[in-house]
Amino acid sequence: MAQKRTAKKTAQKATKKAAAKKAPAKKAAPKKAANRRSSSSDYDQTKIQVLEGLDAVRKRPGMYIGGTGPEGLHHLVWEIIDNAVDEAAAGFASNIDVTLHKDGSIEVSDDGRGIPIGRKSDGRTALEVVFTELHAGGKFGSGAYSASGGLHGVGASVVNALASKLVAEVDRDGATWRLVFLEREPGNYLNSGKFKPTSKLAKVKKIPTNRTGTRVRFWPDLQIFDDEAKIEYEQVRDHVARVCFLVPGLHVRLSDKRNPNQKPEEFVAAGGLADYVDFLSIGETVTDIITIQDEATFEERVPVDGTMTTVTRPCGISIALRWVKGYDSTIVSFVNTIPTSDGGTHVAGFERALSKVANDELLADTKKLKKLAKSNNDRATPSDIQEGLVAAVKVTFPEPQFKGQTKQELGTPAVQNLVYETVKSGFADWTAGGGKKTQINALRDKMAQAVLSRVAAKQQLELRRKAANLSSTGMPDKLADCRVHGPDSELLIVEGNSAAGPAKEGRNAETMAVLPLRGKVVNAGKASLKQVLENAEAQALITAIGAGSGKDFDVESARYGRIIILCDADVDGSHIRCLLLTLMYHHMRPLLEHGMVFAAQPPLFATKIKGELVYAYDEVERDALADKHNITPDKWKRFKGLGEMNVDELEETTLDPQTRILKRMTMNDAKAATKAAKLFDVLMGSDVATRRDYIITNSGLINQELLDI
Ligand code: 1YM
Repeated sequence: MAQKRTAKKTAQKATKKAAAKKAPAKKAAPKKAANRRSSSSDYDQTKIQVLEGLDAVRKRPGMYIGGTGPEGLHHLVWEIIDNAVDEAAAGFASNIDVTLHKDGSIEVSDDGRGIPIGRKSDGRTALEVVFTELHAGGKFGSGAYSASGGLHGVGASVVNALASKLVAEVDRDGATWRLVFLEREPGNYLNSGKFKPTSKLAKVKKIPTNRTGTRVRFWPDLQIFDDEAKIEYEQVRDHVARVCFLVPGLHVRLSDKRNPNQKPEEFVAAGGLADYVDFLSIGETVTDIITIQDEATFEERVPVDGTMTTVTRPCGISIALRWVKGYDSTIVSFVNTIPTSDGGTHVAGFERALSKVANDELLADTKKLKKLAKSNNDRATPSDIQEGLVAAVKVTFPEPQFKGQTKQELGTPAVQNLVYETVKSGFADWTAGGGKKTQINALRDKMAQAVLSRVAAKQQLELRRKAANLSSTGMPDKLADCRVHGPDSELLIVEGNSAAGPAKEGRNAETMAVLPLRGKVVNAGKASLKQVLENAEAQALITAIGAGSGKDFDVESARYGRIIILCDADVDGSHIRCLLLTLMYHHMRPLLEHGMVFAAQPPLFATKIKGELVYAYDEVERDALADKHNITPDKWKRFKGLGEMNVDELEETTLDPQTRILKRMTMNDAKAATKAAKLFDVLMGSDVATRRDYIITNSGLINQELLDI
């Protein structure tokens, strides 16, 4: 409540100056029903409900206008302009004036029928209801207006809700009628300058009976909008220009009184959507502008007085399109006069029809695509077809349904097929000879070229990916990545495919990634950099870690906080571990320096003691347990490798942070591993002569511990 009072006070301060010319604004008079025809408590109740409705808008402006920044402020202007445009689209108005006043107010007028001023049984006029009741438009929207316009004045009450003052004037029935809304409350200024709350319109002056129209001036509530929010002339200009394209023949005059250097501008577009497409076309053109128009009907189930009823809707379809030489595609779309920047069913129907005709008519049997046809690769995708397309799609029908967060996407389902059929036959006519032969051929060539380029680019990309064994994400194919990266995530490098399956299954996929090793890891201690980078396993590891290699290695950008080597507890496992450590020592050393590398210690034996699974990590541990608990040798299970463990066993012994045993690998471990890798090479390599020499000269030196890194 307190908040409301402050809002009122400041807003009055802000508007005082503005109102001074006509009638100085004074403190709002207490709300009285004295001047109304009815003063029943029912009436007061209605009034309270009405103002509460507007308060809902003030509490959550974002829900109605998207926010309280510049975008929201402009939204108010669009609401009023669009009401005038709706009247023009319905064929009743042909001139609209928009004035940005020095005092921050915005004035819009049109020469339409004028908002109805007749009084309802409760004493209120349609004019009052339009500005005070949310969604009031629909109630009046029967007849001509509903067939043409968008939201039929629905937004007018939102504007009033967020304005400190709004003055609405209607020229109708030989007079100018005025109703002022001060802090949302309807009334009029007395000659004394005092504001008097009332539903009665003030008769301002007599005018010729044939003069009609509506004038709305409002002062955005400075309590609601951000300080930096300001109406931008250019934005209003763009909006007005676009509106003109939508309503051919409409004249809009725009004046910015805030800027003495800005002369009033006038906008008129005779050709409607075709003019708009021309305006949007940049660069050399491939085709002339193709226009497609149709009137159709569709059926829709809607609730009428609480019961679902089938209604038949008339629907106008108006489309203009052309292709230019560039690659960008611009499709603007509208429902009535409302821009649908997120497209919707009308745009979907349009795109589907273009694809159908382009593939089935224009590109069918194109020589250029013959080769691709063999591999079934010759169909043009929507993006091939839309390369260089400039199009405006507009549908006109009553009560459109919008969807999406910002309600800028048409949802009415039946519209898709209507547009599809219309565009299909319109565009097919053009390709079949309705268009100029040279242009049809040029368009066919352009689309075929787009298909060829796309297929070639894709093939090249696939080749490159194959060479690097990378998936479409740029990560190695075989990497089962985790969802969250960073210091708490880990990369498990798993020896062999048999262990990779259970490891993937048993891991916490949120933070644990699994990289199975399939081929041989290069010995980075003796290989050239080129050989290392060409080695598939080294490449996969470097790519998965994502921090580069060598001098350029940046530990900060490592995708995981821990690198865990998971190898069998045998000589082969030991060898692989040595090679991995050698690779890291030579090419990703900061991982070791930062203590980010670990070796998992998988157990060698398992048994059950009093029904509980117990593991032994080497023979010594096994024998000690056997002695202590009297376990006979046949009761022990020996794991030959990680691949022999089931998911639960692997989870408990090597994956679960609570139960597994990890050994942090130090720089010394890595240095020793490098030496051991060399030793392995000699002992296991194919060069028999070297191995023999080595064994003869070093037989006493071979250190089992060194091999067991
Ligand atoms: C500067 C803003 O709002 N013009 C405007 C609005 C209306 C009409 C004419 C109108 C509509 C209808 C009949 C009808 C509106 N009327 C209503 C409602 N300009 C501006 N011009 N006669 C006049 O819808 O049948 C809402 S908007 F609901 F009162 F009919």
